[in-house]
Formats: sequence, C-alpha cells, structure tokens
Amino acid sequence: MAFPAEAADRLPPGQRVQQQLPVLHYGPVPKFRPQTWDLRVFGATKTGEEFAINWADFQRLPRVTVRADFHCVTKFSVLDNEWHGIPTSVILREVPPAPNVTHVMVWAEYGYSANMRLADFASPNSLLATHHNGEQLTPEHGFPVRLIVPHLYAWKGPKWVRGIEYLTEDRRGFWEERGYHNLADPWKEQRYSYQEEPGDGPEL
Ligand SMILES: Nc1nc2c(c(=O)[nH]1)N[C@H]1C(S)=C(S)[C@@H](COP(=O)(O)O)O[C@H]1N2
Ligand SMILES: [Mo]
Repeated sequence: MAFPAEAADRLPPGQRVQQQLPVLHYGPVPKFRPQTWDLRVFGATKTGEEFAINWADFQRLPRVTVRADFHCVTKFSVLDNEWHGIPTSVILREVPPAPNVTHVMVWAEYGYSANMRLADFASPNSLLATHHNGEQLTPEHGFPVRLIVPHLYAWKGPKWVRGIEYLTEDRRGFWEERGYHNLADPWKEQRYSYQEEPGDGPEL
C-alpha cells in the first residue's frame, strides 16, 4: 500500500494521494501590490453598499488554523494540509449579506472566479488562507490570499482572491462555464457539467 490504511476511506472516489501540492492554475501569477490591494465585498450586501478591505485592515482580522485534505478534479489529493487565515465567517460578519443571498461568487486576479452556495462558502472549515503548513503562501500558490473550501474540489478555491460577490441567484464561475460541475462535491464525484442533474446549476 502506498498510503496508510486510514487514508483509504479519506479518499473520495477516483482520487489518488500525492505528497505535495503541484502548482496548477490557468494564466500568469499576479504581482502583489500592497498599496493597491483590496478585498472587495459587493453584490447583494445587507446595506446595499460595496465594501473594500485594504491590506492593513485585512491583516488585523481574526484568524484560525484548519487541517484539511485537498482534492483536485484532475484526480490527485493532498492529505493533511494545515491552512491558516481568516475564516469566511469573519467576512460574513464584517459585511453581512442581504437575507435573500443564496450564492457567492469568489473573484481572483485576472477574472478567475468560482461560484458556490452560500452554505459552502460559510462552512466552518472554509477560510481565506494566507499560510500553508506554517509558511506564508508562495506567489504561485496564491499569495497573499486564497480561498480554501475543503469539502469541494479545489477549483472552487481561487488563489489570489480579490472579491466576494453576494448573489441572489446562482451564476456560473470560470470553470463552471467551461465544462466543470456546478456543485463540485468530490464525494459525489461531481466533476463535469454533463453529470449535472436538474437543479444542480443554472442552464448552460
Ligand atoms: N486564480 C486561480 N485560482 C485557482 C486556479 C486557477 O486557475 N486560478 N486553479 C484551481 C485549481 S483547479 C487547483 S487544483 C488549485 C491548485 O492549487 P495549487 O497550485 O496551490 O496546487 O488552485 C485552484 N485555484
Ligand atoms: Mo484542480
């Protein structure tokens, strides 16, 4: 056995264990500019206003550490990652969504985006990670901040996050428009949009 027996039931169907995170993304690695960096929270906010959290304020937000497995739709999983950063619950508390918000679109540099249900974004294990296994994220792994939603395939977690958009109806993100499943639950092997059932996502 290449991995401990306990890993067997930790591995979603069709996945195999890999020791390290590869560098995997579409497009170039953005340059971080602390003076102009902000995290925009917009769309259907409770007050109707748009917010922008600058780098200094972002760094003062409360933090957590989350231990989680990482599952990529291309079939590798990396077990036991230690992520450190700002829980998504803090963002939801700082900038509350309107009561009719059902989904969130998370935006990254260069227009990458991923949509998810509000409940997935709000999950207690979801966080805006700044550190991985005790070290600050490297530029290619998402520095300064990436979203981690451990219970979904990893494409739902944009690296280089810059925006959180509150949605009152679902809308497809970057990969969800390009053939990947709208919901992305690895335990259900929701890999491709052709597997979607009625109600799983907006029409293509
Ligand atoms: N901005 C951005 N974030 C992204 C991606 C991307 O293409 N652009 N790819 C996703 C996918 S498919 C995976 S598997 C992980 C890879 O993270 P890693 O490069 O740290 O291993 O980043 C996710 N976040
Ligand atoms: Mo991925």
